[in-house]
Amino acid sequence: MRLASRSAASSRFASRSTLRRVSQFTSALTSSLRRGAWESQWGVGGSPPPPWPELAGQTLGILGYGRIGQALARRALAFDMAVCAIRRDVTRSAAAGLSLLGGPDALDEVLRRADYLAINPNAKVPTLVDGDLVLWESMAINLYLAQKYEGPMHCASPEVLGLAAQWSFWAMLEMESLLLDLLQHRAMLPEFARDASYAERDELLLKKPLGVLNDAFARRDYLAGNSFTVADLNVAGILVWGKMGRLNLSDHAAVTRWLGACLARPAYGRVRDRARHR
Ligand SMILES: N[C@@H](CCC(=O)N[C@@H](CS)C(=O)NCC(=O)O)C(=O)O
Repeated sequence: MRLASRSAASSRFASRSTLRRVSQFTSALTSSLRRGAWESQWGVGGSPPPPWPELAGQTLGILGYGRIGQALARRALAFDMAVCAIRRDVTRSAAAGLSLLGGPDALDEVLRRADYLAINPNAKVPTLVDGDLVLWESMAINLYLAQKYEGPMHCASPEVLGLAAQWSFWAMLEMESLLLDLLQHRAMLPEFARDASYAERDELLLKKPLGVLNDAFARRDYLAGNSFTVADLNVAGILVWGKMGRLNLSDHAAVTRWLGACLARPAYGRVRDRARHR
């Protein structure tokens, strides 16, 4: 199973999992060499092994072919990948070794060629590849994984699944864009581009859905019962942006308690640690 996690709209893109595999492969080789183990199949006189099949022949698209983009391209080419790159001013770099180097007008061509886009036509993350199934939309991926595997996240009944779908759709439709806008104007945009009035408006409009969410906890600790389910995962996964955007939750004590409990889960700690060490 493969979770591709990289955006075409950010400065560099490719299947993040592919890049991670390149780096894991490289560091595995390096550490075995440090231990004195020469694990290469390239024995003297032997024929070279076939190129690493997961990377060889794949196309890496790089948006922003500056110093970092070029360093990335060198590594990808070493693994027999094809590289397409975009640079605002193409005259500033040589196209040697690249399958394509173009200006911003070549963007569509690069998006068309890159392998990541072959699996997610939206050019967004995340995308889950599980056998023959290609699935995008984060909430759908979570619901799918929860149903596919046994464990505490598995929806034990159609009622729980229904509630999980309800709260997931609701959070995306009623809260997500307001929370993202709040986050932009409180934290993500460069200082000069932030507008406090946007953030104020977002907080104001969020009061209604936050009230709905708060009331949901009058009779239960979690959204679909008294234990954490994929409904909580999906809604907390969206509301956490509010926390990052300093959303004022002081009028919503039950939401504050519930969100705190969701974020205190060891699984969330592990996700945060992984993100920090990426
Ligand atoms: N509704 C989609 C949203 C996906 C999405 O917007 N992903 C962001 C990263 S969190 C992205 O890829 N942005 C790049 C872009 O907008 O081009 C989901 O939940 O999966």
